[in-house]
Amino acid sequence: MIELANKVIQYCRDLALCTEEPGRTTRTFLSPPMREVHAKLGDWMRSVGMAVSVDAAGNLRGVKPGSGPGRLLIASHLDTVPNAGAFDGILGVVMGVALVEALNGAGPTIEVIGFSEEEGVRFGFPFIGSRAVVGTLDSVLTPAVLESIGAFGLDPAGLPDARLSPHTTACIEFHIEQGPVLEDLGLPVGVVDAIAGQSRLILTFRGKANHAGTTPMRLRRDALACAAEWIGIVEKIAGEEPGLVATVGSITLEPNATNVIPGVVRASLDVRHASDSIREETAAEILQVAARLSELRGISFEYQWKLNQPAVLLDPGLRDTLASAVEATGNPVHRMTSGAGHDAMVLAPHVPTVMLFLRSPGGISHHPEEAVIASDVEAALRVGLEFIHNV
Ligand code: HGY
Ligand code: MN
Ligand code: MN
Repeated sequence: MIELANKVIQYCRDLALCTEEPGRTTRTFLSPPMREVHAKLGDWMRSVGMAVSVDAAGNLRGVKPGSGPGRLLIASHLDTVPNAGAFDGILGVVMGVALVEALNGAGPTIEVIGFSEEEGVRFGFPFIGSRAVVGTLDSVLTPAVLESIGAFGLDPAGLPDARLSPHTTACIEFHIEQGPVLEDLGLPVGVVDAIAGQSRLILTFRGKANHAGTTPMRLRRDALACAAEWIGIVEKIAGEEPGLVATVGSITLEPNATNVIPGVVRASLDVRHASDSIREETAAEILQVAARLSELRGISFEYQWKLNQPAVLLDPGLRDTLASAVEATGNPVHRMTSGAGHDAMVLAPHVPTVMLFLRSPGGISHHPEEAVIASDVEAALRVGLEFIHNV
């Protein structure tokens, strides 16, 4: 099994070279390098007897017929954040194909899906691929998204055909933990019980651009100074709430010149917590702070919701089946909550869904140093086979 584990890792590293930006891994929704990923992964899928297609949302899909009426879905995402590592998302898709290879025709019908978009980089909102599969894409099917689908050579009229097969009885997502817990415990894998909810917004602060040399400090309406004061308070509020994280990860300003007082700032806000009420209350508090600071500085302020994703409990029965598979393969069972969002949270309300985490060396992710350990991938493959035989 270690040979297959090494093949999985090599595939992930090879596919990381499919990028929009030479020298670093960036692969966003329906970007040109996605075609290379479809071709390379599709070849492996076909070589193990899978029927391969790309649906109207750009999801790569492979189906391997098996025994019994049900269908097991093994899925994760193919897109990345800018300057990403080689394993976030795509590891779960490659592991699905590897498991089909290892089963060699045994087991249930298996569908492997590589979702076209999970990170939310291109259009600011995430889960386009998995939303298309569960039928909740309408809320974000903007003209720009439709245009990008057509530009990739796909037909939006085919989106209804992207829906999950009605025979699908269970779903598993293999994913790197992207955090330090499993490494701290010295464990190769973890069973995910729940996925924290997330609030994603874009805030816009509008002040007054003016000359940096002639405008006295007391007469300024500096949008960036306001946003900077707000960001410091965001960090303070989040630090005082156990288990809550809040991030301002993206900021743009206009006109963005060294000798002009910033007139407009657009800043992202990402708030997460296992409790929806705590997350929503904290997000509301952070927005009130932005409004108050803006008023004090004579700046206008507005915000746009991009995502209000509730926390999701994964399927209790499948969690137990997965925990038994972890135990049966000689690994300690550790159950945990995911702070990162995953396609599994989109799928879970529509099909019984479970996740297996693999240890993240250094606890690092969304970074080129993201890694996996071959023996952990081997352990996860063994757990996957045991799970498939018992699901
Ligand atoms: O942002 C997340 O939680 C995930 O990596 N998309
Ligand atoms: Mn990610
Ligand atoms: Mn991911």
